[in-house]
Amino acid sequence: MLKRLQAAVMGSAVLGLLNTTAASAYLDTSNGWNLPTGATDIGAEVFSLHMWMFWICTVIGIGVFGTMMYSIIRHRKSLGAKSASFHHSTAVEIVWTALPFAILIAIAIPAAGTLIKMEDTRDADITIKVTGYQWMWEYEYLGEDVRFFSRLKQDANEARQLKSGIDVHQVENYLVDVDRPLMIPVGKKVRFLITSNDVIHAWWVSDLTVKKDAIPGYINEAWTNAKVPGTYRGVCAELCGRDHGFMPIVVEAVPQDEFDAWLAEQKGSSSDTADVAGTPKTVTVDESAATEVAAAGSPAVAADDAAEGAEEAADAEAPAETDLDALMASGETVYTRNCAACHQAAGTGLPPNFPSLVGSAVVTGDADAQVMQILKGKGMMPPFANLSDADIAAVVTYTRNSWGNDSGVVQPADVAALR
Ligand code: HEC
Ligand SMILES: [Cu+2]
Repeated sequence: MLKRLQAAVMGSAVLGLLNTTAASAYLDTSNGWNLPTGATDIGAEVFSLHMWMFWICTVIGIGVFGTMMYSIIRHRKSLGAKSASFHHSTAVEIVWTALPFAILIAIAIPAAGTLIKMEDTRDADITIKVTGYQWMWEYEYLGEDVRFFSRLKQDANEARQLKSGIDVHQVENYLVDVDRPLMIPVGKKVRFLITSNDVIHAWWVSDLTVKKDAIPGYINEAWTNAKVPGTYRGVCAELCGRDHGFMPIVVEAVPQDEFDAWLAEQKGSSSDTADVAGTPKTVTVDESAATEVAAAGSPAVAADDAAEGAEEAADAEAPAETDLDALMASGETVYTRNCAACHQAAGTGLPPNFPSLVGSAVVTGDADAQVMQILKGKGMMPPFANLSDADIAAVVTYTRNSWGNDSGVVQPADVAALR
């Protein structure tokens, strides 16, 4: 009987769910039944707290239900039990007050110790600002001039569209992979400043023991120290709108030298399409808020930022014109990533909901009006103000000069002027 029950459980979907595969959002550091410990010391501490409370609960459970069962069976009516009629027992009252109090203390002391460690973001090796957007993440390495968006990988994004005709089981790491993962050095204390640009999101990477709300106008702090190199996956943990399930998180923890090489490579290439020259960089309110926080913590960072600010000002004074070919090339990338889901690769849209851009009055009409529509959105089309000036100029130019359209070039400076 027991064997058959076991076999039934084994065969059921339960094990299928617990068996973490490559496509899972979580690292398999558990035995398949228990909480995973993740890849950090804090994760291991959280795990032992969890076990400590589990055993306390088990002992209480056995004690309470054991006494109850024993009493019910031993003193049942059919054995002629007569109820005792005492009331008030000082001894019992002292025990049932003191015992739970002692148990709570035994739980609170170790738990508070771990919580304090989790909140202590001092002496971090690097600081990364994480900004939530509907529906993607932006990562900025403070003081390094490196920032980029991280979005759901394009193949999964195409497959998830209604009636895409694509078998999602064929898509590798479906819905848990991104185009550009966040890179961190392994064995280093990484501080995160977490905020949002629109609604409340939450940055949750279970294996790195980080879960923090991303709230517009606030900056929350968290930190991690990944002990093992590897790929860590996470998700947004705050219902943030229609595409909440489509903004995964991927963190790559690599050795310090590999990280340094990667960071050096990224320097100065802060937009989606680094190949577009002469981008006047826009400094958003969010960014300066984070800079202030960083500056308060470290004078070195403040000096760096000031130097950067000067460089940016110099750049902005002489915005270079970008030629049609460069705009078209990067425009195609931006279009595929941001627009093709609704307007389709060939610009034909999905009428009646998503208009065709081929010969569209907006695309062949006033360029400023089109830029404004991309910046602000319209009806069911979301705003794209989070894209850089260069990316918007490129994608607008791309739509104006593809699929038979021939309506002239828009420069990054034109977009900057309209923001
Ligand atoms: C979520 C789907 C969606 C995405 C993604 C999207 N659009 Fe749209 N787009 C729409 C809808 C819906 C309209 C019609 C808006 C209206 O007129 O109410 C529209 C209208 C337009 C128009 C005007 C077309 C016309 O003739 O009215 C242009 C131009 C346009 N989109 C460009 C873009 C570009 C460029 C991108 C990428 C940066 C983009 N769209 C991304 C849904 C989308
Ligand atoms: Cu979200």
